[in-house]
Amino acid sequence: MTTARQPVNALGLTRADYRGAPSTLCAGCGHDSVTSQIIAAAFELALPPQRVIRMSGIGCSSKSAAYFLGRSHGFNSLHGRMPAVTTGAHVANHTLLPLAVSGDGDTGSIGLGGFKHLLRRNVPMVYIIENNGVYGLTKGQFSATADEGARLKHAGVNELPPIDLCAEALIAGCGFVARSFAGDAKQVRELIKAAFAFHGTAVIDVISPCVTFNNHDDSTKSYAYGKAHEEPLHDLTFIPRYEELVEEFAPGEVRDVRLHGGPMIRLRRLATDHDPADRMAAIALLEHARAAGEFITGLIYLSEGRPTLAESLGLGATPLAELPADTLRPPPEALAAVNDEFR
Ligand SMILES: Cc1ncc(C[n+]2csc(CCOP(=O)(O)OP(=O)(O)O)c2C)c(N)n1
Ligand code: SF4
Ligand SMILES: [Mg+2]
Repeated sequence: MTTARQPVNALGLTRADYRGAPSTLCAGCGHDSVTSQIIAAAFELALPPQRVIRMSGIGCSSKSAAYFLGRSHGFNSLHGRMPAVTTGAHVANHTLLPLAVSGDGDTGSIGLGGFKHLLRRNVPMVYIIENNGVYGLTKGQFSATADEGARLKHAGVNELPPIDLCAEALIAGCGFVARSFAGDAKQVRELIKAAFAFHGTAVIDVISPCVTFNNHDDSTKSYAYGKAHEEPLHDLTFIPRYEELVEEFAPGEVRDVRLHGGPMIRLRRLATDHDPADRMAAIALLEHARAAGEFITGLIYLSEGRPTLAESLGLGATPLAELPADTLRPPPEALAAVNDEFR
């Protein structure tokens, strides 16, 4: 019996080469849909698996780092500590590509401080938040992104206002801020691809329903709500550097944004006229959506001006992790010379 040949990418790898262990999450969990799109994006971009480090904290979302890119390095850290551990990993070896998955609890509750400082430092990485409004792993308590007045059978009524993680990213100086919905596979995939091409921290807040604890029809983090209310800002396509540019859309409706190193994001305007280069417009968009109870998705803000952490620290081309001991540890004479300067 002959088996059909699987398509291969520019590295000669198949899609299966980008998979990880089988998922142990509940059937239908939004996090598994995000995993599928991470695998698809990595395959389509022909990412070298050995250059990727999978980073995560604790939660069902953070567990999902085990379910993709099984040939890559990985570090499942403590709850809320993924940003700190990733910052350290980047300083040790800035030639690796961190790909992080976190939850709304992991990022928005216990990890909020670390999240803000990672963004301040502009650690170049793809940072995906799988946002379901609850702590899924610990049986469905409200998280910091749950809506005020939300009701859950076991958790009761949430009396606190939600934290908007895209707004938090924007005011912390993040240059790539996007929101998506696990049920919108194409948008999630294209955003992940664009995030990999971004030169800095790229945050994608993906509304990812918890089918076990927060998927009732009144929940704004449910499949039913997402499908009925999603308002994409644009139809978004990522075009890698090596792919031919084909003009598909009428002029005036399309905006191409070039990223560091040559790839492009093509934005086809839908109902709104949002300009992702305008930071104040991005803040106003989120504020308006919050007040109106709208669920907008797409690329909210994009700006590539800021130096990354490795650039601000002036790290050389060779990663610290690969420098020989005598370079890392200056001789006693060097310390004596520094001390002499203060005499
Ligand atoms: C320091 C610490 N506090 C609390 C916990 C318990 N805990 C484990 S996962 C979790 C919340 C996870 O929620 P989220 O990040 O939203 O992930 P989800 O399971 O919803 O995907 C909590 C509170 C922990 N593991 N460590
Ligand atoms: S409890 Fe919720 S978040 Fe966790 S695996 Fe099940 S559906 Fe997903
Ligand atoms: Mg959660």
